[in-house]
Amino acid sequence: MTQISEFPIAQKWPAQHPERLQLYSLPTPNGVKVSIMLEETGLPYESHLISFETNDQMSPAFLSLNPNNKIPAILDPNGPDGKPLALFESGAILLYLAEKTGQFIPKDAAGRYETIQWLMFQMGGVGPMFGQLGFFHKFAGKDYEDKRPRDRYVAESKRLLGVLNQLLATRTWMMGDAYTIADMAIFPWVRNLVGFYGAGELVGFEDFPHVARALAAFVARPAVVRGLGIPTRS
Ligand SMILES: N[C@@H](CCC(=O)N[C@@H](CS)C(=O)NCC(=O)O)C(=O)O
Repeated sequence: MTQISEFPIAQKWPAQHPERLQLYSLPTPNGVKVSIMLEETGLPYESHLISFETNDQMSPAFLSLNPNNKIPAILDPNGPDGKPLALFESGAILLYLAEKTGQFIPKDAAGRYETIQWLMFQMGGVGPMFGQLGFFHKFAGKDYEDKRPRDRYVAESKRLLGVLNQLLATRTWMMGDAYTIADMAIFPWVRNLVGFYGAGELVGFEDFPHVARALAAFVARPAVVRGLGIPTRS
């Protein structure tokens, strides 16, 4: 397919600006990673709300872009070789946007790999573990009598926060002075843990002052403030 309009997703969520990158998302911790990155880079884009209330993520049009039925996903009309590129998995999208714009990833090879390392740490650790803690603390799992599953994710979340805290004791951001896609991946999840999930006390968040300091700096960034509300929930 060479035109955005040929993609089934664009038939269900038509592009007003087909020359711009199309974002299909919802402001969840995984979704806002990408809207924050787009706001930080200044890349022109158009966002489309994928509503879980109406199970949009299970629609054939959305599944044609992401068979894994999860937001975020993008469709870039100006992908590699000038062809449209469809992409899902927030970590892959962040990396793609960083390389496309040359922003928020170090140019030197070692710095680039270290940034990818922390991005993977988020994708494989922080996101899944904090997410499970949310299930057992705030959602359906909170009514389970057996607290061992919850306690397992509390312990794992504390351990991960400890790793972050140790690093951030000597660094402004995950990669030092440079603010990168690793920060954009990690801090929406930390914010969610202590905010929406209300698990700050449970994980003893006051024991991680360096994480709290970096989180405060993150949420104060104008692009982050904007990105946290995109796409607008109707
Ligand atoms: N590893 C994926 C996870 C994405 C993910 O879990 N998205 C959630 C919202 S935060 C979702 O779309 N859930 C809908 C569903 O499972 O039906 C990524 O980072 O993009």
